[in-house]
Amino acid sequence: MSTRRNFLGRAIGACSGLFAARGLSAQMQMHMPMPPAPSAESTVAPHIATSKTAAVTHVPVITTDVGDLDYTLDGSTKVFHLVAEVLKQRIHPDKTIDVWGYNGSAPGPTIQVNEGDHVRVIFDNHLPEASSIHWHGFEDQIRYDGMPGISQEPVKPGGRFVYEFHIHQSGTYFYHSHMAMQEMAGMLGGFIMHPRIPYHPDCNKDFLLHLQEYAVLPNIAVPNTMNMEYNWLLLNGKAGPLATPLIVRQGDRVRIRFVNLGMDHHPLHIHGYTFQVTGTEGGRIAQSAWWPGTTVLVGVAQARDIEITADRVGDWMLHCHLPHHMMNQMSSNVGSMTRGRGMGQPAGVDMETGMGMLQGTSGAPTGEDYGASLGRGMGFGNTADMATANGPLSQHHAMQGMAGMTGMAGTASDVAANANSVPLFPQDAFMEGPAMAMDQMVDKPENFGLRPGWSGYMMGMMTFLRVLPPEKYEQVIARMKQARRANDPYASLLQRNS
Ligand SMILES: [Cu+2]
Repeated sequence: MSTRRNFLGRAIGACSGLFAARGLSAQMQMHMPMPPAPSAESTVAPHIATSKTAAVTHVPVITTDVGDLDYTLDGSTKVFHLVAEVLKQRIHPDKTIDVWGYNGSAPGPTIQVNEGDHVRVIFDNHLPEASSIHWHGFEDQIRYDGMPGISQEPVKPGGRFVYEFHIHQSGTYFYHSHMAMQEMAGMLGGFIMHPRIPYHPDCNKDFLLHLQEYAVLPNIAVPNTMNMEYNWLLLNGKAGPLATPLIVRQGDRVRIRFVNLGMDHHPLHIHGYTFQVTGTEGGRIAQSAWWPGTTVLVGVAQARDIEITADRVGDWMLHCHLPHHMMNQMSSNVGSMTRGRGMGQPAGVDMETGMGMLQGTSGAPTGEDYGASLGRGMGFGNTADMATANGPLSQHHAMQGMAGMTGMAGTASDVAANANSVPLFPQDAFMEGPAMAMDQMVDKPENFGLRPGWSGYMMGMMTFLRVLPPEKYEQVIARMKQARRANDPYASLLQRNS
């Protein structure tokens, strides 16, 4: 790791020196982002040489919350070592789940190579069952297609398989287990093939976001990969507000690559900008065929690259637009939902009332008076809420159980006095907003300067594209450097700015 980082650092240093000494070369000018950005540093995509083998130039892709897989060289072959393993992963400040991934994370680390590279991937299986890796969209030999039982023997627990590719494509590709349930357990990752000739216009910032989902019932850590109802929606393995925002400087030309390897299609929406769709899982789209949008539907097993010129400052939301994908931990009725117009589900009543055996009977567990409802008697919020037997016994008790969530007190004033008698109440009153604020629990440099209480409104497949004015951008970058995080997904950006 350190070898490559040092190399990058040297390459960047050399690049900067070049700019200072000779200004822009004709080739650099050809690939200038458009329109011109406000500062010298951001007018030109810093064409960093990341190849040890060829002078290919591009901006490294940043996979927030995940990072890259490093490689070694065997002659001119780039050798990657991918290890499938069982992991615990924190997907939300209050939720850690069991997943299967690669090299410490699910999704696994991003592999970045250049068109023309020869690549070897050594795959070790540390799972308790057989696996293999499929290389999605690769035009290569059938024996390296990764189909267990079809193109190769399944790789047994403790086993190894070596894949070899000659990269002649470019674009947003991915790798994943071709065992369906393993894929839903987290076994996927990005594979970026950088073009031999940089795309025009080129970008200053290039991000990869995996769209992912898990079905994990309350109080359980093991996802149900066969469930059809997914209740945790993730960007790069994190649900909002834990997902790390994309940090860009005003004027940057920005590319975002969405990859969807899940069970649902996701309409990804960005606020404040009209983007162009510039690529699919089949590679770059010719500029004359780009199409504009503010929402792009990313179907299962598809990639969509979008590009904007980030000329309007703001903390712009970037999210899946399916309402249930903008939530955390929603699920079917589980157990007794204790809120309701009465006191929740009663004890000591007859079969009609207690078991709802007669349809339409007043008092039935699924009826309007005792039935399931949102809010669930958590004991905070509206002062009309009553403590219930299977909920916290008091507001004080509820707040103790949710340390760090700073907005618990004082939410009573956020709802109308007659709220409990209004049909459909509550909807978001106790699921979104001040009650769910946890700014301190998700404190990190990338969140610096967000509006206080922001975290109460970010859930599921939601994050920000933070388009920062130069001085604020420098502040955030300074804090990211100061944090000195190991294997920082933003490492290439931080080196570039040093
Ligand atoms: Cu979605």
